[in-house]
Amino acid sequence: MENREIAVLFEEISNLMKILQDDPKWTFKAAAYDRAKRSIEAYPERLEDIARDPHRQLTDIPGVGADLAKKIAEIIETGQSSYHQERLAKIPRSLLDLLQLQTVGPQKVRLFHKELNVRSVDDLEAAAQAGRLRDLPGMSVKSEENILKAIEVFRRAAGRFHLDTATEAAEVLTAWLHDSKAVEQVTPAGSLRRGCETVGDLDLLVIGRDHASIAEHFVKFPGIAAILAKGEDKVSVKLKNDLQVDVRLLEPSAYGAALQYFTGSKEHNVALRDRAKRRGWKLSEYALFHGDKILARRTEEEIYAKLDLPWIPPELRENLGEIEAAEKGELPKLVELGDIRGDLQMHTTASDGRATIEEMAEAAKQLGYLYILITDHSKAVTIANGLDEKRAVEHIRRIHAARKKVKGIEIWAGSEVDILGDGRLDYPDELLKQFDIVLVSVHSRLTMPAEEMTARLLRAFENPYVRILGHPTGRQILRRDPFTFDLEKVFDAAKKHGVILELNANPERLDLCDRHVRLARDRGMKIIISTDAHDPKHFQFMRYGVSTARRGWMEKSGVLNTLPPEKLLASLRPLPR
Ligand code: DGT
Ligand code: CA
Ligand code: CA
Ligand code: ZN
Repeated sequence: MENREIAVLFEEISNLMKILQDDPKWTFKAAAYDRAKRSIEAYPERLEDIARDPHRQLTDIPGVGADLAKKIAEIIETGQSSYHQERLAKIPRSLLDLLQLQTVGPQKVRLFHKELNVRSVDDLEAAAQAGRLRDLPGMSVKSEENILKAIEVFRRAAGRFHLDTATEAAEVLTAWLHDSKAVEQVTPAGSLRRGCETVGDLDLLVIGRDHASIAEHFVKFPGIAAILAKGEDKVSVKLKNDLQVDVRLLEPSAYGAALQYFTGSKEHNVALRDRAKRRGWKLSEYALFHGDKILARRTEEEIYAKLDLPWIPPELRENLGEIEAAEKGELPKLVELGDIRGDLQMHTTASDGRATIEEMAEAAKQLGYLYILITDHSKAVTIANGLDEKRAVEHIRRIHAARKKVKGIEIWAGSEVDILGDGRLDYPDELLKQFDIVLVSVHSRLTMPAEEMTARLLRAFENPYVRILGHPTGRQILRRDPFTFDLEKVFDAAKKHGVILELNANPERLDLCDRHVRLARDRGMKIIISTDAHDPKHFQFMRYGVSTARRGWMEKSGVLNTLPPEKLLASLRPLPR
């Protein structure tokens, strides 16, 4: 049992209490579950290990008292919580899907259920289309419209998973497969290997000696909810989180052909197959053939080479010009995770982060980074405990003190300053000039018309202290569409003013997305890849940012945080003198 699974159950209990309100102390109790949930998620050790250790207590975990400790013990013991089950039995399960909708929280769910007997997303959609939401307390024509939009996003998201969810599942399954002595090699293929922002299902390719025994071992994986198919060379299962996994058992001699085929994309494969056809050959998941004769199949390199092409990195395989570029010897030399020298967006306990400046710096040092930029929120973001002017000045002082204390890494004082609705910034210039680097972002009034949003961003760029634009489109993958603005105008203005666009590497954002990175690249613009870490472990998100940059054809020279510290500072917008 992973901490995250326990946290998910606690979150659901809290939501159920807020929807049902059947306990006189529900506000108090729900808040306790929320607090415990955050603490469990962030806890560095597995709760299961603590529960099994006779010398330790679950109540040592912050936010966990005797009652919650008992609930955790039950979850670890039985995989579920009777308290949770009892509450769940009181509503239709499909009602909880409403919580996936942007702008819909437990209070709204309760309202829709009580007033209109809404039992599912379909019910809610029908009610919104009939104009029956707008007259409920706290609702309006506009919020009714937003709910219809949110339902559209929800429908598109159905059955797809964030890149980190798929990556972590692939890692756990790979480790599990290697526990079988018969397994020699495991490689994730499909959209995961291409670094796509979402994954529909996981395609694992396995080489090993005894396929039957590998299949037997695989289906014993404890995270499996259902076995969908089990044949000689293919096993399909559904995991408990609903992610489907297709495992293909292969011979080493044909591994390259299978890897090439199952990596996709389909569009890339179709183009490559046409190329083979034009030579009178045939390309399949088994080999590149001339009649019955096998021309290549052991490695991908051999297959591409036979077709007079260099090996093409998986992230480029979308049939968006990569085959033509490969043919001309003009494939980009893509940026790599190992090229990254520092991280330029992160939060600490001063606003909504979970670690101190020093802890973040030490963790970054462990990764071999040369610099970090601390960017806590400005005052407008009250829900994230944004800093007012006075606290910001104190925070800058603390960052300077940390710089003296932690050696071997540059610690820069920054801020993620809110761009207010009219394009002004949340801090005055007097304060902005005291930061080493100012990053700005939009966090409010996301639904304004495109023209207003464009003007808002352009106005922000006019401020001479603005050097980086954080998560430029504000999208949240599978949850919220980007806000609308004139992308080309904003890119051009950023370029003109020397404002660098961030690629936010948080797997729920990946903002800029791959297409926008490519657009920026084609305009000769450079980017910065940042994790927006709220915890040292979020530094690991960098790899998702890098794979998105690679999908956008970015080279090392296009990513400024591959530079050593002095060169990076020299490449940013010059500060006013
Ligand atoms: P996903 O799972 O929706 O995130 O995307 P993929 O790309 O992983 O797609 P998936 O799992 O359906 O198939 C894996 C790869 O297998 C796909 O990228 C290319 C190859 N493939 C699957 N079906 C076909 C097909 O009908 N034609 C061709 N040429 N390739 C296919
Ligand atoms: Ca797939
Ligand atoms: Ca598949
Ligand atoms: Zn932000």
